[in-house]
Amino acid sequence: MKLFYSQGACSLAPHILLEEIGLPYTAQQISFDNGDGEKPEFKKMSPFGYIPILETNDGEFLTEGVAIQLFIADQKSEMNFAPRAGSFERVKLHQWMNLIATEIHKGFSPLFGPQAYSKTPAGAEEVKSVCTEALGKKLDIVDSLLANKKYVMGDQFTTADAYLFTVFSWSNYVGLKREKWPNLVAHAKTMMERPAVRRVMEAEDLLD
Ligand SMILES: N[C@@H](CCC(=O)N[C@@H](CS)C(=O)NCC(=O)O)C(=O)O
Repeated sequence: MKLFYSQGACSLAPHILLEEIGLPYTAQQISFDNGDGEKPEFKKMSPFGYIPILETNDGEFLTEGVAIQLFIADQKSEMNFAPRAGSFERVKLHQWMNLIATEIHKGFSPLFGPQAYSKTPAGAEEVKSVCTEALGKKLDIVDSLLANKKYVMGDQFTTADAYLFTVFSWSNYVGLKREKWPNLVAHAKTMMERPAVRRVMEAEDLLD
């Protein structure tokens, strides 16, 4: 398998999962700053111009982080990074993955690039402030849902942990006060204790 990723972006989650399952893979970095994302060969793989992209061993190209993460987990189903398809627990995992994708992941977008949501600099400032408050309220709820849990689904590490860890790591870059969410901070610490997570953080040059 081959992962196309960008440093510290949402592709960190499938990168962690590839490292966790231990099957052979390669990872190619895409730099949006130097125009990689505009190249026709990139748009052919990912029409919306996003990473992550996963090239499967059958030469198929997958986009959308949630789909890619679940696909990777299913390559080594005995590790239980995603419950068995058809089980109620699997649906609970989908519930979490969808929540992280739509409420938290995309909740960060206006904080990184508020100018995309307003025609004026003053409007962009307002967007940033309103969306920071809105995201904070959602993080309050996620934090409460993590109380007394090691991982999102309980004692078992799943795709939702790789994804939640990834998006919460962005709080470091947009000025959110992480200490407001002690359970999320504890979850991130637990994640950093996993050797595969540290290896990927090092590979993406994300360690201090
Ligand atoms: N719907 C996509 C969104 C992926 C996405 O937002 N990727 C961002 C990085 S986290 C990206 O590629 N942005 C392109 C850019 O920065 O130009 C998914 O869930 O995989």
